[in-house]
Amino acid sequence: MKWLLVLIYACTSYAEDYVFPPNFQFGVATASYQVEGGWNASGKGENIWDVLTHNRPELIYDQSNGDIACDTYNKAITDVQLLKSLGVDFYRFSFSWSRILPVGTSNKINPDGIRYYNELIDELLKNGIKPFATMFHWDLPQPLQEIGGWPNPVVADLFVDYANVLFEHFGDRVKDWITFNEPAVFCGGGYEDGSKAPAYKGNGFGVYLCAHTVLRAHGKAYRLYESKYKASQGGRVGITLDTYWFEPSSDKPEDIEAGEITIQMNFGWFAHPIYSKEGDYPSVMKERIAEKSSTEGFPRSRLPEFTPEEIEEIRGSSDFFGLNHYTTNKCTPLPAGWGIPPSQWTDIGTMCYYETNWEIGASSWLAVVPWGFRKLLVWIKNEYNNPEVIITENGFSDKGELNDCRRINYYNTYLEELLKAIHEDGCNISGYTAWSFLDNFEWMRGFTEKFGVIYVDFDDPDRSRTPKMSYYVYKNILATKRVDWKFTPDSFNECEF
Ligand code: PNW
Repeated sequence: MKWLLVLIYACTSYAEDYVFPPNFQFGVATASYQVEGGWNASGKGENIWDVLTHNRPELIYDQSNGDIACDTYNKAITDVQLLKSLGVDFYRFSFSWSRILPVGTSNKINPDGIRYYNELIDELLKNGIKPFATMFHWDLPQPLQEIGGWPNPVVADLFVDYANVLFEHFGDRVKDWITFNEPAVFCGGGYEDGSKAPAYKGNGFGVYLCAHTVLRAHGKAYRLYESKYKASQGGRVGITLDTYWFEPSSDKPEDIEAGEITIQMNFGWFAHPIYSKEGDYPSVMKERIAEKSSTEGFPRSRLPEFTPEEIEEIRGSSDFFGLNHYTTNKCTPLPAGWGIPPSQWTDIGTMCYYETNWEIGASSWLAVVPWGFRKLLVWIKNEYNNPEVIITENGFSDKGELNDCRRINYYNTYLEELLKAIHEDGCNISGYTAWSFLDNFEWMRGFTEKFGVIYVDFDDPDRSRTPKMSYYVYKNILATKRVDWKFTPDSFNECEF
């Protein structure tokens, strides 16, 4: 009888009843250029975001820049207390390459850069918080852009030199490494659509060269750690990839194919070379770009080829799958005559959009579609043999309100889908990171779209911090290991969901 009751209970339980597994790890994230400030402090060199925001302020929605941002360059120690009280297991931050190596190359190390990150890391560890470090979150040293940036293959070797400096100076204490954050976004934005520094508009060429260098750099950095540091330091190295879930716009075969092509050419582009059994780019991607290139009159495919050695070096070069996810689109084939070839968009050949009845955040691309998160997690499980996934970013933008009920709704619903993926679909997910710890410089959108669980007053020279309602709700989730829709922190008004 008792077991029958247990069975009935199990079958009727809701996602709200699921708890996070005992070893599940929680954190919050930031990135160097978005929060640090101290853009020219004590020996730091210039990076491509310093140069873009200073030389072309008209490209930034509010003409702002990250010169001071949240001033975490001066506030790292006090911010750790906010992390501690939140109860996170880890803090995901990124190293500023040009703060460590002012001109990008490892022949000149900036002692103040080493000091800054040593202090941050030591303070985190002293407070029981694991540093989870990203090596590259988009702020390429300007001198490396002047030799062509990521499309130049040599930059892979310079990245590995930089990674070596990081392992050498910080690897005794940092055990969790992410090489790159969202290569699809910074390659596409930097070298194809112009939406991220260095803001070049391309034509289906530089974007693939960028990605090729990044994948080679990632593979080499992973192998360097494996051969030189892993035995003594005992840490792990992975990469963070981002994707929307791409839902077919109908159950017609061409729409189903459009969804699949879109995810393969935006995400499989990086995931397949690293996480698939065979390695290399997805075959649909190689075939499509080769075919388009040929009809466009190119003597060879615009997608570069890996050597067999490179395929081997990159295949399996990750100890976990870092995933950034925010939203979902529906996809259908690109209507004939749309888009100007050659371009990445016409290579993919699909058109993706969000439904007009989906809730949208302050960022025009950010539709709230929690079920897409679960579908994506299941797709990754099936496509790459159920790898260990760590959600390295997920979050919602608004205008900065303290009673941020829409952000709380986003976290609660997305975390419920994540719980279903763990408990009902058997996905191997070991951690979750909220983007972001602080309101910060949101790239081309400046300070107009806020993702933080902590409000930052950018008019205050002291950049004062105020925890929002979502900070306390997230804290409660971390403490109780479950989503509780009824939880209302003291001194906040109840949300209407
Ligand atoms: C991520 N999109 O980027 C980045 O890793 C963060 O630095 C950033 O602040 C955060 O998400 C919020 O935008 C994205 O257009 C940039 O879909 C653009 C998109 C998605 C993620």
